[in-house]
Amino acid sequence: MANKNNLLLLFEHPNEPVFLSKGKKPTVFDVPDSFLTDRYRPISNEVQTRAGENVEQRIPVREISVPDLRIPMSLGRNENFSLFIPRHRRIAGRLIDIFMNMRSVEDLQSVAVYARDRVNPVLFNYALSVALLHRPDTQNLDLPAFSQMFPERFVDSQVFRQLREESFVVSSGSRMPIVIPRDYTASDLDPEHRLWYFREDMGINLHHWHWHLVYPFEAADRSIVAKDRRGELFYYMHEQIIARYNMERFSNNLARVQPFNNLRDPITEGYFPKMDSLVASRAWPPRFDNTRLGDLNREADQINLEIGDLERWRDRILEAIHQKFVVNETGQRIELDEATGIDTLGNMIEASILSPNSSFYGDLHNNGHIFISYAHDINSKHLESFGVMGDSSTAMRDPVFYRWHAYIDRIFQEHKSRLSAYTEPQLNYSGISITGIQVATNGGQPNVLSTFWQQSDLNLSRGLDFVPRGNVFARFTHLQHLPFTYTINVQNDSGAMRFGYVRIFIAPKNDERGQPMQLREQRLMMVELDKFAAQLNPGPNTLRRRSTESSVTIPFERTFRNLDANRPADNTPEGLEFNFCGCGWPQNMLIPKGLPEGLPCDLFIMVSNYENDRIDQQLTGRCSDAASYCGVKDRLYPDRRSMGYPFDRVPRTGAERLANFLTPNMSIVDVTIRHENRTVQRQN
Ligand code: CUO
Repeated sequence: MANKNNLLLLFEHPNEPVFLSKGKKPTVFDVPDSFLTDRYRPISNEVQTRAGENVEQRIPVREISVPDLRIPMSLGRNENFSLFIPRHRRIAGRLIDIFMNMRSVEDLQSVAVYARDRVNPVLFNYALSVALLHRPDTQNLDLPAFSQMFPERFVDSQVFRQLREESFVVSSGSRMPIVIPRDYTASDLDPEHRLWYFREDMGINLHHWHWHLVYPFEAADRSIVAKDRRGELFYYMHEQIIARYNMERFSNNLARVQPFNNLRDPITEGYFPKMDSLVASRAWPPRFDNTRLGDLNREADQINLEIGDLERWRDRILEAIHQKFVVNETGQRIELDEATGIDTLGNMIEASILSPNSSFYGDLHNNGHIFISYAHDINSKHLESFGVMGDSSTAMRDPVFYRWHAYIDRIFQEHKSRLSAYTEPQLNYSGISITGIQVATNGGQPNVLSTFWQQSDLNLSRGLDFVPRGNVFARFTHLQHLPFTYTINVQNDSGAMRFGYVRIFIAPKNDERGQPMQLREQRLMMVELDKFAAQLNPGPNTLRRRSTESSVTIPFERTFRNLDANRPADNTPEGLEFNFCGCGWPQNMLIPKGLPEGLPCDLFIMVSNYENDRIDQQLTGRCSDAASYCGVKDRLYPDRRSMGYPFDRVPRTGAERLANFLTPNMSIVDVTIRHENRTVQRQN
């Protein structure tokens, strides 16, 4: 019987031959000779004996007849793999299929060992990850953090030479962490560079990669894609990214991001990633300032598309929104109603295979990524691969990501702005009122939140190829805040015990000119901080909630989880606790940076009627603690309301300002976010 945990070892050292040692406790796979690649088969004895020296564990690999891998192998080992490219998607779909269809963990192990040295390493990682997340017999495995396997997608390429030197020269016990420069991708001449800590945050990029891993837009097995409200979640999670980004811009005296709404305009913002792709053994291509998109004709990638195609799809989508229905492939109308319209649009705009009519409405958002990521070499004249916008693990580093998604969000808002506003009776929860709100950090001033810089160490050893084994750490700088607690006073005059769904948002009070914002603008900057159910006894209630409990975040340790350390045994209560997906906004980025003098914000809390909002389902051990942005694995989205409620629609007449929007079950408080320019070391 094969141990499913051993499958995780196959993610390590992605560019090394599979028979080299892996794991904290040195382990080798005993690879059947017939599985070795041509280079090593004739010298199997020599290389496998050498690899087996000082090894503590050997894993037998059964020789089976391996399914046809010609399609997965048609992507070169040195090519850059991107899910945005349809050809790559089809290739990945085939490999996922192969992994999904293996009858046992043992057979899966055999085919994965066989495939590992033959298919593209990033493709291998993706396909095996999807299979492990969806196979019933491997579902509760925890995938290692992607940053540990492919660190070159997250840090400055200059760091790698130093990491190699440290690994090679210094013995494992006495190695020093290598410091990743704090901001290295541009100078202060570029105002956009002020946001480096957000765009290049490792946790944020990991979250985005993981989100798209859990919600792929295509798979041979439709059930992998057809998750509850996944189109709506595509809209909402990215809408929240834009809201958060704009709040960070206000924290750096920059105006809101300009949607990239004219595809013929030059892209003002250039981006030079300063990263190497170790798989492709090439630098990630940069984009110069003021680059324009161009019609794409890249034969090798089977991409032949015009900007005009994007424009046509966009116009058809907007027409559907204005007519309030889409037309499916058989010519039937599907209404874009209040309940499901946004989900249909999400699948159509992204586009996923759930799109009602992909030949007519096209593939707008994904192709935006493709056009932008190839803008530097539209016809493959220079034999260059795609830029960072072409991959979900790197796209958020580039300023243009936010311009493109701000535009995509504008299209969604075109639909949302056509729905009737929530009325006062709809918003109210009769008998329930909020009588007080306070947020406080430990020992700090009430209603003042505090951010600063922190340095943390990350073990990158398992992603480094061809270096001596043992831990080697990179030290990186990221934003952090003091943990805080909400204290909410709720009066229940209904005469009976009630349940409330507590919804907490934050938004800047003023616009970029320092003027108080209208709610129709401010609602687009409302950042969800938390959502939780609470029991309300008759009379006064005091609810306390810690910032670390947030329904949008996962703890720092989980974002960067190291599966060797602190891992509880399977099937223990702690083990169940540890069963989560890596999807979730990183806790260290829960609140924006703020300003040294303080960024004035409105903190908003609503208690809605949980009886109307609740979804009855079992959640234990289902990685549900970042449900607001990630949903719950294999379950329904745990809130019956539209995502972003009550700010997903334009406010009713008379509620021009947030203060006028409030019903008794809502309240606001002034909160200031102060940034201190100091750096602390994280205690391990
Ligand atoms: Cu997440 Cu465009 O969807 O990157």
